[in-house]
Amino acid sequence: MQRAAPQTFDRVLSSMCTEPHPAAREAAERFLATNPGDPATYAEIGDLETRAVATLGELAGLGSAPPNETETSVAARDAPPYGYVTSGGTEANIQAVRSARNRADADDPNVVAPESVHFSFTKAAEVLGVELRTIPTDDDHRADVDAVGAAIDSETVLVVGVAGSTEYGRVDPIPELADLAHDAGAYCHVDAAWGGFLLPFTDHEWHFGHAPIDSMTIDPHKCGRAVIPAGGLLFRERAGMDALAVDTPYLESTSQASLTGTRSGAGVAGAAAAMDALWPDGYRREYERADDLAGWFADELRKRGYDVADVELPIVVVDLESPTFDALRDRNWRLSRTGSGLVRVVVMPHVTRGMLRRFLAALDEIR
Ligand code: 0PR
Repeated sequence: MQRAAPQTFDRVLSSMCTEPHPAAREAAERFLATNPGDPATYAEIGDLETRAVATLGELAGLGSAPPNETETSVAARDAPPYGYVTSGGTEANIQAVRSARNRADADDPNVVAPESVHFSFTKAAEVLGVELRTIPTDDDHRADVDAVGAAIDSETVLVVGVAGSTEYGRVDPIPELADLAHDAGAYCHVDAAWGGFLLPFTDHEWHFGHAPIDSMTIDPHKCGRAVIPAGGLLFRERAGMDALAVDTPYLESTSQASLTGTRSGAGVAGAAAAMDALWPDGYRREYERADDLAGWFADELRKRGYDVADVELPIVVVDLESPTFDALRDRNWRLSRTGSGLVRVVVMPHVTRGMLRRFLAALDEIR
């Protein structure tokens, strides 16, 4: 059988995925046939998951794990962080909504979120029978705190903030959203699926240490350089995970909190290996590189007369005419557009200055 050509990243500009770290590739291969959904049988991968969750907790402001931490399985933990390695941000967001719905007392539950939330919340709302109220963002594409407040009522179970939005890379005012949620007796979830591995090196207030948030999505398979599939879900309290657990009568472990049953040991092992290799210094270096490169690229586009949004986290949003967009796609540049037709360049680890120079040369040629 002929083998398909492997994916190359040399013209991929709009993706939130990237080349995994070599240590993540290697670890993923070793654990391909293991199932973290059954940690009593696959104990080694269970330990790696505990380690991965502990590191995610450190990134997300839940404090560092004690050194003997790897000896306790995720299910048996009795210290934060509580959580697990999901199949991605979609599963983590669905589970955050499910946990809040199961914990809160509402007959007709709703979730309040800025319109910048990822479409996985639409899936969550449909699957869970919850109403999703999306609220227009402010002029800078951030959650409008007053408008969110006005949409919250006694049936609100969850208020969502985004820390690194999919389209503009914006960070919502998380402490204010958490206060609104708690004043109404609701939970607060932060979606840092993409931003979570960049934000520790910024001044933003986004994590468990900055605000009384209850849960977070933070994905190793995006800026964490793990292999796909590896998302992350974290809770401040054990009750968050407990609300997801179902009994597993014929397994040695007595309950399971994940949405999927059999899960990818490769994803879990890759996440643990990537974070071991890169947290914190490797991630800090990559954040500084990407931040610098995004600023340079935005300036180059502005010099050419294009309208470019302010860059906050390394996503550059530029207004290109449709024929230009089509001509770039024809030349194999992998680009995508926002809901309002703007082009997004996500400066992921595989995006280099050389690559962006070639892109600008192509743009100059097309004009
Ligand atoms: N939350 C945020 C803030 C996201 O940006 C995304 C994905 C998710 C949740 C969902 O994560 P999973 O895709 O892991 O379930 N954002 C990207 C997007 O929709 C996903 C993506 C990734 C799309 C790579 C294309 C691609 O090549 O743009």
